[in-house]
Amino acid sequence: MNQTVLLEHALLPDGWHSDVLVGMTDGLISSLIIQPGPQQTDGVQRIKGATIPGLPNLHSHTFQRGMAGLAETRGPSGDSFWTWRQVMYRFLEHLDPDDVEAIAAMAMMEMLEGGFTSLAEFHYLHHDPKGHHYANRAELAVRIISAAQQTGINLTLLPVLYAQGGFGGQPVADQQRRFYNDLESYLALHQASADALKILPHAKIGIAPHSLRAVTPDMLTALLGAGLSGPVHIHIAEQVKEVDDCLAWSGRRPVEWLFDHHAVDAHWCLIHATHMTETETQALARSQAVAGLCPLTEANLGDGFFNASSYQALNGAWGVGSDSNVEISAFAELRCLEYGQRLLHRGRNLLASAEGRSTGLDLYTKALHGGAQALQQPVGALRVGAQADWVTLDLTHPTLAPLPQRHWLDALVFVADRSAIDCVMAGGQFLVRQGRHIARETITARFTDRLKRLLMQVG
Ligand code: NGQ
Ligand code: ZN
Repeated sequence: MNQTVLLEHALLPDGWHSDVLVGMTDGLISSLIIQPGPQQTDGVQRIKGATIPGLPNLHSHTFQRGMAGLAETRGPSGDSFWTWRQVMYRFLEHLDPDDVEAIAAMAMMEMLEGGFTSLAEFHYLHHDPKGHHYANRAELAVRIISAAQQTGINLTLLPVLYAQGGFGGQPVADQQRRFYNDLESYLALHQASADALKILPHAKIGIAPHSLRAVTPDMLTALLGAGLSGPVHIHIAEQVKEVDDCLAWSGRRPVEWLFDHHAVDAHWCLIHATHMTETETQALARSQAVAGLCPLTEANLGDGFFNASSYQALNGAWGVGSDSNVEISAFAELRCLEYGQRLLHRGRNLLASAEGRSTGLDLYTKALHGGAQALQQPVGALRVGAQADWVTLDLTHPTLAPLPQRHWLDALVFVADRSAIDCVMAGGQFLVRQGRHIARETITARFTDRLKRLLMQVG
């Protein structure tokens, strides 16, 4: 399908331009003309406002959107990431396929309303509550795919291999049996997921060993050698206890261990990478792998600070993910990342690349590049050949209206957040208008209904 629109203002790879004529074919940008002649714009739809590329969300577990707000009550002692994980395990015990789909649709809809137009879903909930395969072993992947189809978000699906309960071959706990596969069953699941994904024209598949805690060295080697293409995502060094356990098991820190044993390159995305030494930080930056930062979740879970200032100075690649989906906003992730560095280093504008640069624009640009690389999709830029994925800001919004162009991204990231979003397009379709997803009513009604029923079971 062909369509053409005229963007009033557009953020192209070389900066802002006014009057940009965009031609689209089958969801991809097929032509881009700056300041077209009057005969080229006759009868063409005009999009008022400031259009920026949609941000790729490089890490999410959509089902966790269903427990947002349910893990904020103080427990008996020492609340931590690990006690949160227990709450999360209890929550997922009762999830059925309809729940998974309804919650995923809600999260994906909110992603689109919050500035994310594409998503890498790190999908590890595979089996029924007893740990048995569903009749279709990719049943829950099918539900994620169906939610992507309902909402229109561009999907990179990452089926996850989860094969041990902790470092050194610990057996999976009962609460982890919905995640468990050996390599053979994982490969079958991956194949079934790839087949199911064919209904989405531009989707991509990758692989995701859950973490060094959850796969054995042999399995990791076998998985990486199995001939599966696409990006490789892994959780790493998120918690101090995880680093300590890895040291106790192997004598190496998680990032050290990974670099010692595998050729980490631009295909990789290391999720969190919170706790790194300076040497590890240098190795990660040099490798061109993407650091998959999830600042809101990392703050919510008490993970610690990613060493963003040093990493940025080394020109390391990074992007952002909404991970636990406790709050869903592309701009809030960036704001939280910068604020973490400000609090840590007692400075300001720490992630702007040079004097005179806008922090909001630099954060946004970095996250666009890193996100596109991590998803391995032609996203994250308004250029010919890329997906038509964009967010249009309302320039009549009181925060943006008085400001000159060079402050727009700062006003978005630090002040207005999603309230400045007018419309969002993904894959050439207008999915959000006046800040609301076109299927908002159906999706929220289904979500509310499923969640109420579920919470009666969870108690
Ligand atoms: C996850 N989430 O897979 O959902 C994890 C918790 C784990 C984060 N790491 C479970 N933020 O890591 O074992
Ligand atoms: Zn995660």
